[in-house]
Amino acid sequence: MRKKTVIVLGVDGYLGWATALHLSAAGHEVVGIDSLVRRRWDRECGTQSLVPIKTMPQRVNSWRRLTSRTIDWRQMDLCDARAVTQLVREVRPEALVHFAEQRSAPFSMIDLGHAALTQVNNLVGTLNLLFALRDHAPAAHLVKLGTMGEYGTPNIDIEEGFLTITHNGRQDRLPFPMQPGSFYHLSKLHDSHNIQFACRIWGLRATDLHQGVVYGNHTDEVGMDPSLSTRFDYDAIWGTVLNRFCVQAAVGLPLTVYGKGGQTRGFLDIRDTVACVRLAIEHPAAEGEYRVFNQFTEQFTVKALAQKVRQARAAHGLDTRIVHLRNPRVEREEHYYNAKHQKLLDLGLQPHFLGDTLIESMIDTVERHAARVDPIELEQPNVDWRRGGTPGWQKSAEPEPSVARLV
Ligand code: NAD
Ligand code: USQ
Repeated sequence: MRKKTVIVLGVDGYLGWATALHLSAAGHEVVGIDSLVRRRWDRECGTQSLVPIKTMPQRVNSWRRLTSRTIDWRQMDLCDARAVTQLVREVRPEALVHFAEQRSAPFSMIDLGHAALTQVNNLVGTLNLLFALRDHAPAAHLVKLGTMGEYGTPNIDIEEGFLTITHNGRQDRLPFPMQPGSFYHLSKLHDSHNIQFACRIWGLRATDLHQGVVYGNHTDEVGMDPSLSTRFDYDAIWGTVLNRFCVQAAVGLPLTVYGKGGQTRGFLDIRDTVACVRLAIEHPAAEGEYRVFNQFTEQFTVKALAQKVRQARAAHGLDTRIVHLRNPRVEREEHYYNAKHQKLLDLGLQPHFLGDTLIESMIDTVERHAARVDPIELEQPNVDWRRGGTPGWQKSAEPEPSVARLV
């Protein structure tokens, strides 16, 4: 496989850092971009990664020391159009992986300021990138992290991006109908529309990875040394569900299933995230093509995930309680769900399925950092879809952003 120059946007994040290492290890030239805004949002929310993470300069130095490979790290806000244009003009990437967005559904539902922040940050950043590609690197392949949540939970099978419809005797292949469940998930759908439009009118090439919920924090590269760790979120704003359940189990708190727990989602191991992105880069979209890959390996109900964690603990003689909390979200709690996910398998993805060993290794990781667990984060969630952020969501003294300050 020919080695490429790849810009990883959002390189300081959970998935961006692990992916940058994986691409660098595979021999690609990686330029890593991040504004470090997520570290600021953590301070605002009073949250932190369970696993300590180094600063970006420390991380890239450590990677160079351990492997003699370089990641060209640059601090930059994707919402700064001039900086994005300069970056693309200078680097002339063959591929870009775009992770650099506000990615928490609860954060986007706190209030108007956070909904606006999410949509401005995500849409403007992506628009800046699309215009820079049009003008300076029209042949580059944009690999964009979208989300399975763009589809919602329809009562029909979910296809990979498009659906062939016959209506009044005529047929067309149209974008799959979408029903996102938060202002964050809506921002991903708006991005999808903008990217698809740019491919159609300017001939850009893009892969929209509609990714499910990711779990775990170990990849071959991240595991090489603690200085290469990637973040591990478990709190009620940033923590994804299986990561939260593993932390709850490790510290002896009940697993918090929201509502009935029949909510079904696609899930994948972080090792599969990095592999999927590499596969997409190494098999690019054609000129003018906008394609969608559903990026997950298994689907589970939230209740079934909690049971899996309980069983893994029971094998060691440990009892874990499961509680059903009033659901802070507005979402279907019992529904049909059958989403296709064939295209990445066709490109050669070898999935890591969720088993007891992985759950145990996640719990081992938590136990090593148990002193950093804040139990308040594992109890009642503090953002409600109907009422927004409830008192106490914000533990730090940093002021809430106003729309005026953001736009
Ligand atoms: P993360 O918050 O850990 O990382 C996102 C990174 O992007 C952060 O380091 C942040 O500082 C940076 N960023 C945000 N806005 C920026 C901007 N305007 N300019 C420059 N940098 C900016 O999130 P993650 O979990 O790594 O998710 C990465 C992407 O994958 C997101 O787009 C998310 O929507 C998508 N995704 C994540 C999951 C998951 O389970 N984590 C699942 C599906 C899709
Ligand atoms: N849930 C619980 N208990 C908890 C936490 C969550 O029952 O303690 C439930 C939620 O109600 C929801 C499901 O678990 O039904 C998934 O929630 P989540 O917080 O794990 O994931 P979500 O908010 O959907 O967002 C995450 C990432 C986001 C990504 C998305 C993929 O934060 O960036 O886009 O997963 S997907 O869900 O496929 O859209």
